[in-house]
Amino acid sequence: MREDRFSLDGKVALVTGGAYGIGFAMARALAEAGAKIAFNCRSREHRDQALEEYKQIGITAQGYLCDVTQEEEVRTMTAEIAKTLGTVDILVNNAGIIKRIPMHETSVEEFRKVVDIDLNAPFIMAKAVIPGMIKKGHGKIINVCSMMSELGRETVSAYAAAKGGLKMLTKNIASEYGGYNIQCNGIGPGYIATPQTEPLRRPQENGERHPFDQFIISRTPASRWGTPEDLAGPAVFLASSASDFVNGHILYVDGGILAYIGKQP
Ligand code: NAP
Ligand code: GCO
Ligand code: CA
Repeated sequence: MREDRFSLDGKVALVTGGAYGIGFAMARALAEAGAKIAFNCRSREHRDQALEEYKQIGITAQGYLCDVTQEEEVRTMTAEIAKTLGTVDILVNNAGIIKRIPMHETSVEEFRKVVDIDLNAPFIMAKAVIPGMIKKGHGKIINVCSMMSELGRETVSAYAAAKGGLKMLTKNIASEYGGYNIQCNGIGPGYIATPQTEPLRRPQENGERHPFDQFIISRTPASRWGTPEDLAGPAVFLASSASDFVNGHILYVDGGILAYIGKQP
């Protein structure tokens, strides 16, 4: 009987921004598949609350305070993880922010901040873990992309530029390190109900659904927002040996948005 292709037994997974939202759901799924979990975020409160929540679902996670844009902090964190859990086998570059501002009203600092966290930091994180993966003879890097890796929309220029760049960084890491048995793929969530998209789903004063909420429902064949749980299976697939010949691919988990022109009038 062939070993379970989707098992992560004995693997060390690091999920950036894994305190809540999509990161937490993916980390939970990787743990349920057998991985040992480390996650990081910037806020002590988020970290401590997340540790409690992981514990409540029976997961002994390691939580680190680390800003993924700071290379020194990243190096310290990955060295600590290597000492306590082992060399990172699976990196999920999930930490990310968005700012929704018309581009001509966006300051250079605001644009740079989004690109720093959403694009420069995945580079910093991948650079920190790849040497260990090369030594071990295997590795999985999963970059959390977006609909905005493929499509634009008003007010999210920095985010779209960063997530478009992250798609190509994913393909480049796949190209440069595939020979070391390191697979680098992207996960592209559609519109997912998390704190990041809460402003787009907040009901209006008159109790009616937010216009953007209605828009997304009309653009999604599944006629619903995604949940963080919808990312669980795809994350395990890309983190496991089931995807050892999948490399440089962006797996869109969007309920069909990218395939669909939108509900007919
Ligand atoms: P979220 O609810 O805003 O959570 C973001 C997480 O990242 C938090 O744990 C946050 O914690 C952490 N974080 C932010 N900046 C960080 C930094 N510089 N260093 C370390 N940690 C940092 O976001 P989400 O909706 O779960 O999204 C997660 C990822 O999926 C992001 O990359 C996002 O762009 C992407 N995505 C989201 C959707 C969606 O519809 N929700 C769709 C497609 C893609 P701290 O603030 O404590 O640091
Ligand atoms: C937005 C949303 C999107 C989602 C996601 C879609 O303001 O358009 O926040 O950017 O977060 O990236 O895949
Ligand atoms: Ca929480």
